[in-house]
Amino acid sequence: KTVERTFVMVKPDGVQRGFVGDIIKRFEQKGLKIVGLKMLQISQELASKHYGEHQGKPFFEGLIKYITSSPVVAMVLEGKDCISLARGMMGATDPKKAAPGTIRETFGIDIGRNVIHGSDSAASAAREILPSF
Ligand code: YYY
Ligand code: MG
Repeated sequence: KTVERTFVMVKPDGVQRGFVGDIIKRFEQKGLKIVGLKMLQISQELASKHYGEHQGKPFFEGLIKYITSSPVVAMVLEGKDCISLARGMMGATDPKKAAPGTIRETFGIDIGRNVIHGSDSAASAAREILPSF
């Protein structure tokens, strides 16, 4: 096991629906260290960069519109194997298919409103962690 950092973001629906505290609490309870935390409005430019791998896919435009629609709460978490650990805690991309008890299953509505983002690999984490962290 190696100590890693991962980029996690409570998306606009999660912020608006009041789940920031519950979500942060889960990571704290799991023993992950919060090394950075802030609320910000994602710009079109940052959104396109963050989701660059999905450019051209049918859901891309809606995804950008959604992620830039109101503030998100972004954080950097640190801990042993925290990239896969945090992804596991989030559950599958589609809340309807996410395992019981996961964040997306508990709070998510559908694939286009799935409450949270988390880096999927060390390379993604390195790319996604905002310079301001
Ligand atoms: O990493 P993760 O967020 O679990 O899923 P990705 O496949 O990277 O897709 C990013 C984001 O795009 C997803 O969280 C919701 C949205 N999305 C969608 O709206 N419709 C799809 N068919 C696939 C993904
Ligand atoms: Mg992804």
